[in-house]
Amino acid sequence: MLDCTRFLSALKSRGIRFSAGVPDSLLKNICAAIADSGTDIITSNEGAAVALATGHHLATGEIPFVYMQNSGFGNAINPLTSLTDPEVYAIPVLLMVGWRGEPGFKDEPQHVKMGRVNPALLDALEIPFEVLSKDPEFAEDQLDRAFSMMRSTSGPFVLLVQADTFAPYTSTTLKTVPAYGWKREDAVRELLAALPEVATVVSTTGKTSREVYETRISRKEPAGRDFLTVGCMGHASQIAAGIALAKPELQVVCIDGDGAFLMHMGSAAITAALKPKNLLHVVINNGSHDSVGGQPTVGFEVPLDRIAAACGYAAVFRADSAAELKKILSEALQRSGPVFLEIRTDGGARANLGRPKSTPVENKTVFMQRLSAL
Ligand SMILES: Cc1ncc(C[n+]2csc(CCOP(=O)(O)OP(=O)(O)O)c2C)c(N)n1
Repeated sequence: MLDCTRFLSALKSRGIRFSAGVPDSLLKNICAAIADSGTDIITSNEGAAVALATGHHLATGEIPFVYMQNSGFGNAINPLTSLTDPEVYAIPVLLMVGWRGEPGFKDEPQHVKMGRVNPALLDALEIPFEVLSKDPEFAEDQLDRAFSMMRSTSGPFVLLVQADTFAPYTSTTLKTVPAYGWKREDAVRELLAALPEVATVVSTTGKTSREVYETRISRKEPAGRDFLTVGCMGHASQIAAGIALAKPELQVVCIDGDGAFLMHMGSAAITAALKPKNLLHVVINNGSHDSVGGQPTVGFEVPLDRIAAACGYAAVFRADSAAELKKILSEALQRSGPVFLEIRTDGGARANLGRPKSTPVENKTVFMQRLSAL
């Protein structure tokens, strides 16, 4: 395994002064070390990280460093093909991509396709890459090759990172101070308990969907009420808006996260413009990418409720406690939408939180069967 501090020193000694990206659970240890290094910028999405890195290169001539999960590599393909590519602006960028779904290792369904095609996709994009070695000496040789390649091609180079490449690292700076006295799962439970039986839920990527799934089981309620958006982070609100527009009599509730909302915040403007009267868009804001290690978002620094109001949501609410949520929810559900509800909570989740036992296609099938009967 690679020591995180040593790896970052190896990057620094080769001239890396800038790092940006979107955190990943597979890269959790190195992400924590990057955060401690004081040079970290957590961007809204992975394409934005490539663009921010490009700006840094344009201003300094330095090679920047960008990290992401391979799910987010999809978000980065556009700037990688039309901005940094040697045939366009020729920007050298060192990318570290967490290889979820690597063939031969069990992973969640949403990671299997990207995991399988990842090397072939990099080949198709003509982006040179190496699978980062877990041997420190060999990894240093790879860095030398990566830097000489980036200097000769003036283009990006990818280090594909397998699970357990980086040794455990405990951050000294990634500490969230509990401020609200309840967690996302408490809010999920309150929400599901208060929703009418007919309401249809679309939940966001990460632990939120896992908590929705487990809450339904503990409440002995059928799974068909929820669409669990296990992948495609940031798009749950548009899935929900699509359902709400097609089924105007149905109450549709999106349970989003702050990281996911920020990832594609432009969708809020479109939701507001589409005016689905039957949509309640909830953002559980814990100020972090809690599901992948608790790295901070700007969720507590920007007024998400006021952003939604400025976009044109018909009504906007905010609840910072279970008592406030209880008070607000019946009104939020009665108002003509789109309605926005920000719920602020602390970070953190149960250590024994399970994962859906049904496949995404099984989830979709029961979900569609229920919708067609309503
Ligand atoms: C495009 C993309 N980038 C990154 C990830 C990895 N990822 C999964 S969940 C998550 C954090 C989500 O944060 P937030 O929406 O705030 O929800 P929280 O986990 O804090 O409840 C991340 C970064 C992903 N699945 N897809």
